[in-house]
Amino acid sequence: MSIQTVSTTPFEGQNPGTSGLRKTVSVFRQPHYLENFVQSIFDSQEGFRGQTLVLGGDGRFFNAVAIQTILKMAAANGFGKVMVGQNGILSTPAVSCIIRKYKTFGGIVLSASHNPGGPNGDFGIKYNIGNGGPAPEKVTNHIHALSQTIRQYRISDAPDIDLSRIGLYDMDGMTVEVIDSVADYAELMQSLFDFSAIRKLFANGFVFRFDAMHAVCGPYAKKIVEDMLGAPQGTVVNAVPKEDFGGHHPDPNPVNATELIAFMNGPQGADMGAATDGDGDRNMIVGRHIAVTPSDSLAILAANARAVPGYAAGIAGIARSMPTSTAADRVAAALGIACYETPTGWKFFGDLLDDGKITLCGEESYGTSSSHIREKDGIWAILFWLNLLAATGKTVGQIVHEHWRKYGRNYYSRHDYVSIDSQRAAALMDHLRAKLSGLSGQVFGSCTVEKADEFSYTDPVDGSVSERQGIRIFFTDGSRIVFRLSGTGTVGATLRVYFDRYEKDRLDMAVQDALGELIAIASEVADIAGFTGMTEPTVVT
Ligand code: G16
Repeated sequence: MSIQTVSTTPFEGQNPGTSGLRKTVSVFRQPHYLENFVQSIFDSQEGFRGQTLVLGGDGRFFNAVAIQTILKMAAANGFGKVMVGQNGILSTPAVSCIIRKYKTFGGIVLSASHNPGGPNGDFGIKYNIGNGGPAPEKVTNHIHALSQTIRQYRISDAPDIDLSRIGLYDMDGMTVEVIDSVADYAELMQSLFDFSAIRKLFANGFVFRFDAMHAVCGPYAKKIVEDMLGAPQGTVVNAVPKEDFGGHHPDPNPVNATELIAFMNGPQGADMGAATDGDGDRNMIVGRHIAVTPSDSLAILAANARAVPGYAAGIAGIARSMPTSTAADRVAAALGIACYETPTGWKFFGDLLDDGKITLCGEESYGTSSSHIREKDGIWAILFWLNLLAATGKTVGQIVHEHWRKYGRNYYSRHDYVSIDSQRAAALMDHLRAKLSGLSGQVFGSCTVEKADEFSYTDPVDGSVSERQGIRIFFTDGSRIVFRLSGTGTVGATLRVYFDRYEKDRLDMAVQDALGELIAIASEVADIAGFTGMTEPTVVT
């Protein structure tokens, strides 16, 4: 066995977006493409010789090939050890948990998250730093810059390692430890939640349905929900991870998790339903005839945190991404704690968590988590809800409605215009930018614009500035419209338009009706049809 130095040339567009590098599988399969990016990750770091790296992915197509390549490159670059999940499987939250527990140098997550998988689907790679969280922008910018000038990479010619058996292996002097994918993560969950109360809930006949969407959480949920918490076998459905997620879009929202929503609204139903995404960091919570919005979920968890053992001492603060509804802000105000507003992207929460400024954080894109790791965490959020139901004896619907009665309701929706021409999308944003200063004071029907701006964020911990993070129109009644381009798509551009309207007393309107006026204003101001050629959004959540 020997170390090879391979000549290569840079690729265009190896730019890590909101959450690492995401491209179609066909792009990743080009010779040297993956290797260039992995070498750029390693070259962006110092001091990793002899150190440990965590490695795993969501099991999607190309995961198995990529893992072997990365192991050989880690060996050739001088890592001392790689901890890799059995069969190459680790959920994103599990990677974060393992990095922190074993104080490793960092980790690599292979996933395109909620994007579809398979030979014609997407693949992705993300580097997480020693705090367990996604590399911050200064690191991802550095990785990108290196990928633009790379001329060679290092790789071992050692044979593949059999990742189906837990144990220790040698690869060119580097140790490969194949670990149980679930054990460390399950132990962490047990330390945060009242497992005996949840066990009692199930023993008393509470019916739960967990849809793992044929993605990474299947084995995690089987172990934790069925084996450890005693829910009946079959509670976890679509539990076997598949390379193409069974042909589905593993994004837990009411549009993609149609099977779960239909079940919950059907004659049989369950007391609670939940789903997780491709890599296990997103979650959706559903009650009987009610899907909890992610923004409400964050606010409700924050308001009730003391009911859960891991947060019994209270929470230090909350953070939400800018487009996430302001429901959490009202809870923070009531609790007398700070609520931070960050750009979209989990990496922006890292500093705030490390600095102890916040305990809980969340995003409209079905992500919620806390200081226990540095990623969003689907199963964590689901166990939090189960713990709340066990502690209060209430239903999901009761908890949500009581919350609205106390704090008011944020009617919220996101409209996505998917796979539009990138130049047209950029032109739409420029068009809006040019209009911003003239919008203040303008009246549209019953809505008056208070101000309009483009969100820019200064990290309160390290002072770094992130500009152009979404265009916002604020109205005098507290409503908002936000426009931004997705950072996670792989084909063309996706325009996201977010609507947020606050109501103190009118709590039972239909969401799209409540937002109707704002939706019409957005179309008019941004000339969405003119720029995109689309008169309706592709996806409404
Ligand atoms: C990633 C980030 C999230 C972010 C989301 C936004 O999610 O980790 O923090 O909210 O992207 O996606 P977009 O830029 O498309 O709106 P994930 O679950 O895809 O890793």
